[in-house]
Amino acid sequence: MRVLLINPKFRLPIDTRTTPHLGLAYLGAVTERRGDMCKIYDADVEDEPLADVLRQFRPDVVGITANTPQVKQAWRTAQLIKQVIPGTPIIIGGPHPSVLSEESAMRPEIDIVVRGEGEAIWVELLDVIDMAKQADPDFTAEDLLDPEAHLLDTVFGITYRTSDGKIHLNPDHPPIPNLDDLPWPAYHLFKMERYTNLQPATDHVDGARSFSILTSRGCPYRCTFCSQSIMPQKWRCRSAQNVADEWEHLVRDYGAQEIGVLDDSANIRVDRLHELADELIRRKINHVPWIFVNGIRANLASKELLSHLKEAGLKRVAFGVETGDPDIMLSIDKRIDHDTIRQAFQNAKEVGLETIGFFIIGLPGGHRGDDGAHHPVCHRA
Ligand code: B12
Ligand code: SF4
Repeated sequence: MRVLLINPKFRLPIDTRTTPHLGLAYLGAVTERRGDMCKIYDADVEDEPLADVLRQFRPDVVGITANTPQVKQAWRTAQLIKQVIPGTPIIIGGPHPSVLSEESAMRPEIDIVVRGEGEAIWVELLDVIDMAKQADPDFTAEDLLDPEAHLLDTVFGITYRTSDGKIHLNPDHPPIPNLDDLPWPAYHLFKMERYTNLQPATDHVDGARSFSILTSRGCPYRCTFCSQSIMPQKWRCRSAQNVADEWEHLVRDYGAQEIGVLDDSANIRVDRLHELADELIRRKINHVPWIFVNGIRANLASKELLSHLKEAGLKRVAFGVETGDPDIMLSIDKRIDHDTIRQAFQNAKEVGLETIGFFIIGLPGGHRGDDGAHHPVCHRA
């Protein structure tokens, strides 16, 4: 089949994302592995109007990603697709529709909503549509949503509205058990020369020499403010070997000059990070600086670990401080205290790493103008 994946235009005064969308890169990779022809349209960097691409490529299925600031644009994009190539199934996924799946499923321009981790569900949907198209070349999105057809009954992790108006919220899809089974992100589907980097999270590197990597997914903690609570609780990681293979590919084949590790909680298994550090050093790719873009758990950031990671090329580490107020810290269920956080920063400084602290302004229990941000721990971070 011909499959089109779309990142809708991001309309905010501050546009921070200047790297290819990692979620779409993974979906593109599993689409190609299924044997489909895949195209990615990233509206942030494209010159060609989408309508022209649709007329020329004539996709059999379209997938659109959306976070909250993008979701209205995603719906508008879906409306355009319905006008230009009516009958083509349109599937939406990403952080926003994962949380509010019925909101998108109610909309006439959206056929199916995928909730949470997408690769396995996406492939199952492509299989269903492919089989239906083989049986009937005139098959359309309306046939997919025919309540009598029951085509989507067995696909977990989706929300959709059949043509009788009934919303179906199928059970959650189980998490992908072994992340090493996933193909590497399909960067060849992006116009790589049009991207810059992950600024401000990483440093400025000209052109497309800055890459992201995801070494684990999920988080076993459940801090009350964090979007992790909508994703599978089970923390899963790729093996150090598998991560190092992709890392080497980014450095040697793409000329990566900096790498941003995007994990939500990279250091849940400390032995795996030691193994990864050994691999990066052994393969002589530790000259490329890399950064933990998101915070790692401060209670698992020993001096020994940070020193080993520094030797493997780590340049900067981030920790979630969130608040300077110990009572608020307890209330957000971060399961950490300020002494531990202070110690993690000290460990990082002592081994020569740059540090970032993440703070939340306006947590419940704080007072206007005083979120604990003046607490000594915040000054020391
Ligand atoms: C790294 C990151 C960034 C990086 C760049 C990301 C990149 N390379 O694309 C930077 C720092 C630039 C960034 C910017 C922003 N980010 Co950000 N970011 C993240 C982070 C930490 C990881 C994203 C990631 O790559 N995940 C890994 C990939 C594999 O997962 P994924 O993209 O979610 O895709 C999977 C599923 O969602 C699903 N899926 C996604 N799309 C689709 C589409 C279809 C058709 C299907 C079937 C499935 C599907 O399948 C994918 C594979 O499993 C997340 C937090 C998180 N844990 O997700 C926040 C997060 C996505 N960001 C968020 C926000 C708010 C932003 C900004 C709006 C911030 C701002 N105000 O500027 C901007 C938006 C930029 C933009 N143009 O979209 C929020 C979104 C919340 C929401 N309500 O939507 C998140 C969830 C963090 C949070 N909790 O607040 N971000
Ligand atoms: S430890 Fe980090 S990723 Fe995990 S729930 Fe808390 S804030 Fe979210």
